[in-house]
Amino acid sequence: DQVIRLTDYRPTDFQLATVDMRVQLFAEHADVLTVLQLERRAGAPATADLVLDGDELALVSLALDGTPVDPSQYDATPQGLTIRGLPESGSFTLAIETRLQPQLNTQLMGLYRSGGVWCTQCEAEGFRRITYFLDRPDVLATYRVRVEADKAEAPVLLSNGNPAEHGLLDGGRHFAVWDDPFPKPSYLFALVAGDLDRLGDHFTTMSGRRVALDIYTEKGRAHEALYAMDALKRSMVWDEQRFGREYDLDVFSIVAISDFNMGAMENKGLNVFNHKYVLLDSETATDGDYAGVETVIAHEYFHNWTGNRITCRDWFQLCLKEGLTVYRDQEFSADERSAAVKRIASVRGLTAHQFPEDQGPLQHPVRPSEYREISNFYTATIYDKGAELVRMIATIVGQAGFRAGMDLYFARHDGDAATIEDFLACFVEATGADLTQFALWYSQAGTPVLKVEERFDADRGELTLTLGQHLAQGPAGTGTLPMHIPVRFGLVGANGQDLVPAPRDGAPVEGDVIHLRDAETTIVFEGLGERPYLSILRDFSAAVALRTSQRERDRLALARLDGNPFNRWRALSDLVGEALQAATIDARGGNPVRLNPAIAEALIATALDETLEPALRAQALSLPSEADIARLLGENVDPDAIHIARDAVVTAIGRQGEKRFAPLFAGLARQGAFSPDADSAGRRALASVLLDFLLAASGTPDRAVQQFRTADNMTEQFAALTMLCHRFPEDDATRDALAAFYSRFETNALVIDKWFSLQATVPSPSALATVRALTAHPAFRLANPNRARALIGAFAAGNQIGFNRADGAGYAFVAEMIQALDELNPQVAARIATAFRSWRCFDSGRREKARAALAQLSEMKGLSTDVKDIVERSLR
Ligand code: DPP
Ligand code: ZN
Repeated sequence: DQVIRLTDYRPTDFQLATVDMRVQLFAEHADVLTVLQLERRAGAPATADLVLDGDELALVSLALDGTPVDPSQYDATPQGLTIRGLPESGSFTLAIETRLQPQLNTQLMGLYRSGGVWCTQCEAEGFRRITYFLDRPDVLATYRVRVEADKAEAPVLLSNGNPAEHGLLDGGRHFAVWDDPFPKPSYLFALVAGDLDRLGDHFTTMSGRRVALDIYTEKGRAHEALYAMDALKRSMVWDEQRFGREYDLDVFSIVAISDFNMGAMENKGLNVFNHKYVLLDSETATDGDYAGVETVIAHEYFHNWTGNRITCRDWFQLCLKEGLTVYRDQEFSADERSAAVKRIASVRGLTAHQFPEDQGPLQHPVRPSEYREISNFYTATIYDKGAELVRMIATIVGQAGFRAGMDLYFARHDGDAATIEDFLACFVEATGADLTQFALWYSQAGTPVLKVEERFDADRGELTLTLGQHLAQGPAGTGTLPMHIPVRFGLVGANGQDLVPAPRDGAPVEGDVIHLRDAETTIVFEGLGERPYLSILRDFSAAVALRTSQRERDRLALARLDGNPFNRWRALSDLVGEALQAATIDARGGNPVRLNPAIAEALIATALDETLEPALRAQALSLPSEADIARLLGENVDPDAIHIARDAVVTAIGRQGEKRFAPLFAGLARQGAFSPDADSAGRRALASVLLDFLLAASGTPDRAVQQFRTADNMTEQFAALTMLCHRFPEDDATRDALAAFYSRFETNALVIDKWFSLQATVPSPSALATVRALTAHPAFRLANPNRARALIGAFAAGNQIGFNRADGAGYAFVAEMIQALDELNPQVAARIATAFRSWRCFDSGRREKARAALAQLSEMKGLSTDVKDIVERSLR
């Protein structure tokens, strides 16, 4: 396999102006005629061949300006089409015919069928599975697409852009023509045909244009798209108000599909979604699902400007659209819901998913410099760390400066395929900031450690801070130079008010931000009448691993007093994290697990604090997960000890708080009808964590059984079922509840995914046997990505003690499933394989078993590039 390098980038020799397609869909095949209007680029060699990408294609015919091309003039293979002797100057047309078999396409890239519906997925390199093409993001063209199909089988025919024509054909067939006036790269192409229901609505843009909004679903389910439609309209308003971005076509459509590799896809004017992120109602979806739909709808919609109108020059620039668009969807959620709670949730996600990636063998910079398989780079680093870099830019240049830079970016690069350098230059020009050093964040992989030490001199009233940064050399082998780290901070007085900081002249401090640029910096704050509590890295202003020398009583004070809700949460979370690490060491030594009652008391006080919104209290009470604790411990990890320790800590907190948690829990019971709004969801989240403590304290499942039986919504019902499965896996009540749940929701695939996933994550050594048995369940389908992820993915990534069994059987099973899945769908198989990324942090016995499973996998014959790439990098 070839390694693709950023430094090898060069533009194509041929320029593409227009693409005219006719796609004829039949039961057993599809015929695709693509007419390209091309011209040799000025300055390109006069003899250069035209080399088009292909992937498993079969060429039917090829014509140049209407005349069949002589076979001696081209080479066609499934992987590409090379044409020689093309005109030296002037534009010409190439007509390429291919024949596809969408019904056999299990990779779900290119044109495929899902539940009878024809649909496409082209990002990153799926268009080359439809026709031979210059399949790269810097080749932009306008598209006109004619789709033909049997009218009864596919009454709905969609492609990008605006509808142009439609009509009847002989033999019960019909056609529709779509015109997309905005030049786009091929990865944004989409086509959908099928018998679908439609939820219709409209939106009037800020300049008064009317846009038709349509969400297509499988038959009988359009009403489940109402919340998605509402989220779409709110996203459209928000992008106008926050970024001045207006929608540009006459229609915006979303199609919900049940077999989909990713969450959703931002094709121009025709988003195709995993139905998980469209369909929901209160009986079948949790509050988390509602938040997920809102976020993904917003994310894909926001791509219309950050990704589509301005796209990426090459795939190395993926974070240009993804990091920026995640930042935008995070800001949207912060505005629509609670900013503090959203920030906590985002940072928890980052530390749980991106940190292990950045600290393990799959480490790569936010802008990689090489790859073997681009599908493997749709990662937490590109997306979530990418978003953090955008947030850091906003912190460095300020909110007004950030908006000015974004305005310049939109004005200057509309219609371009841009780079990170283009993006950064806009902020430099709009604000005068120097981002030279900051740019290292894009090329240096790894999580920098930020070390903060404080010393207070009471006589002089001076607080001295020493900040140091260190970036270790990791497997990516990128640089380790000091970076520009914006550190937001506050000095909290004894009454909880922020003191006004007076840094000594010349200190790199601007307002509430310290600009750390050196490996180490010392800053003195003067004129302090009392020793303040240092609230550092407020709102997680940089993607670093923070190490402080802060004492327990300072953290307890901050957990009570800090005016910054994020840091108030983190003070508590750090205390609990340390307690859990200590508890794990106790458990491993076979000693009783101890918990400082003062820490439990701080948690209980937070739970009872009516001045805090319930969602924030719920976050504070949701302890670090077993995987979080493993990451904090870092090496020689024994997941069984972690499980015992965490459980003991939860029980200790539950017992200490029981008498106060019970009335609080009862008081959170809802009056009136169910509502998915953020406040109501927050109350449910708090009730749910309280219930878990109460169950741990009581040791009986009664409260959960009761809630499972009486809940009128999925959030409460599934929370109860989860606690039953996790706390009382062997209880008859749990078995009955699982069976009742299955039979009630048997026909709803998304709910049945939850049922699979829940059993896969039961923290018990017997989980492996359950999961193995479930692979033979009649409802299990390895070929359906959601189902494969629900069972195999959830077990590998979400069951610490099951996957990391000391006997290695968890690793062996997952490796076996990856191999089976790879034959159907390499992309999804490779994604599941990333669960091995933290294998080196375990004890030596587990390490050897994991290494053996990976090594065996890497030697399998016929392994896809996707899985091979992940496995080989994991072993490095
Ligand atoms: N559809 C994926 C996303 O929006 C990839 N572009 O992130
Ligand atoms: Zn995206």
